[in-house]
Amino acid sequence: MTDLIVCTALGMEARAVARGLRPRPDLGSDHPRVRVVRIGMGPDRAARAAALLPPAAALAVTGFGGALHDGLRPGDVLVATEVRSGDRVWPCPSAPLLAGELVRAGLPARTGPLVTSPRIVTGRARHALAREGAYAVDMESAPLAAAAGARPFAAVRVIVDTPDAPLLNLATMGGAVAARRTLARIGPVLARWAAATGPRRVLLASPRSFCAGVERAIEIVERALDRFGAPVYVRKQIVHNIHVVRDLERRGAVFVDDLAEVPEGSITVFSAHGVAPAVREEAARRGLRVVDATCPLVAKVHAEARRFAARGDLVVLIGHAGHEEVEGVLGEVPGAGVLVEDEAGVAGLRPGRGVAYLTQTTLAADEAGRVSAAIRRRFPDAEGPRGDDICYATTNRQHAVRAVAAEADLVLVVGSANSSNALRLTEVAARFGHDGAPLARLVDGPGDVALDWLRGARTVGLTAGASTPGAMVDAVVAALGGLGPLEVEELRVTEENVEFTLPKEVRP
Ligand code: 0CM
Ligand code: SF4
Repeated sequence: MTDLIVCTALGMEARAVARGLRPRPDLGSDHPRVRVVRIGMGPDRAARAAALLPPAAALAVTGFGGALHDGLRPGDVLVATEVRSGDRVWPCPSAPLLAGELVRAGLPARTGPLVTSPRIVTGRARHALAREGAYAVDMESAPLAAAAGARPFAAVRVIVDTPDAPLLNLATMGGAVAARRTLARIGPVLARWAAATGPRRVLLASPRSFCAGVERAIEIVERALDRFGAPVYVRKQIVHNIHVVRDLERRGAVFVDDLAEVPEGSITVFSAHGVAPAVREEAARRGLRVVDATCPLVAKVHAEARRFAARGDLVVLIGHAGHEEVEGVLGEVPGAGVLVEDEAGVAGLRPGRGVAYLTQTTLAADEAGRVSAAIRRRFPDAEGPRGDDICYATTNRQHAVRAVAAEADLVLVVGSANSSNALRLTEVAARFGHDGAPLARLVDGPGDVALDWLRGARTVGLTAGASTPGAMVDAVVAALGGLGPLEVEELRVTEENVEFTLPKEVRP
């Protein structure tokens, strides 16, 4: 059976796509069998051709299309999130995966609804379609989406005209050469998409996503916005996740790197990662009205650092240079603290006094354990934290991802690249995979998932950092569901029921 049939309306579109579909040596015997079929123009011809298509595992339609959305310009590529015709809608859940891959291939791709019209639409009719929320219009996708049934389906259009400058004659189309070149580059991406299709199992690690400290920090900003009104200034990212930050920005939060950017007297939230006393002093000097979203478990490490320094010890902090939590904790003990990132760093310590050690809250437990053991070997009297500084959420998410990695071909960790705990989940997953390391990747959302990772990955482990919204995990699952039948299972290693109280400034 053919793996993928790519349908186009016009011969020139079919030739352009076929030109880009020369065999890829790197895919070897995995190279999908792709056929390009010209189906003719308009929904009736497309429907007749669809009924005659040979069997294929996946179906795609591509070619030129007309923009409806203001943000689409000629040369852009629209990947349909759904295809509409009349009152029928065919969802295309794998659109974010395909669009992300097109962007990585250098094409200006975006996602949005596509409407199939029975005729060429211009003037008021076209503006009316735009008002219904569709991003682009074509004349063939709907019958093919219907013919695809439960099989993976994709519709990808290269924009050739806009409502204000509609194209009346394809033969005289400006930018035709560029549009055909774009189609040639879409071909191999569709082949990669087809190679990634097939049934698979998703193993959801549990616990994953938001911890109590992150929930509290986000709630503090939301409540500050409600109580004091926008703008509410936040020093640094409230938590290390781009979706959380963008969402709060939309609601009136203003994120700054430096307190100097905050107008005097303004409401200012300190992020979950904590601040050095010097930052608090600066805020007080400038008359800022501070609401502190430092996680109580980070605040505990600050308190331990102060206690150890007060009795004259050198405070060794195990952590990663440049991280805000590390800057905050070391800022508590000026002249009495030192950062150690690994075992080699322990060998370089010259304390000349008693030694105590602490850790960043979001380290990999196995790695941090090796560094603290090295400290104790070198300084047998060294005192560590009362409990464990690595917080419950970090620990639980690492246990869960280890369990998932043991069964997975690929582990996707959803989180932002500056999130320490999400990065550690990726490393832990890679270390604890079955038969050596499974492929473990950090992604901010479905658009970051490279299709080549999914080829042959029948069991995909999925988790998310403590600062990642659960909705981003749902988005990845939904996108994977567009590649074929999906069995979703949750592997829960423990329950979490931690809750923290809010600071008095925003308490109900
Ligand atoms: O410390 P990390 O970089 O993991 O922060 P995050 O914002 O991603 O996660 C929550 C926290 C804290 C402190
Ligand atoms: Fe607090 Fe841990 Fe969450 Fe960081 S990851 S905010 S330390 S609970």
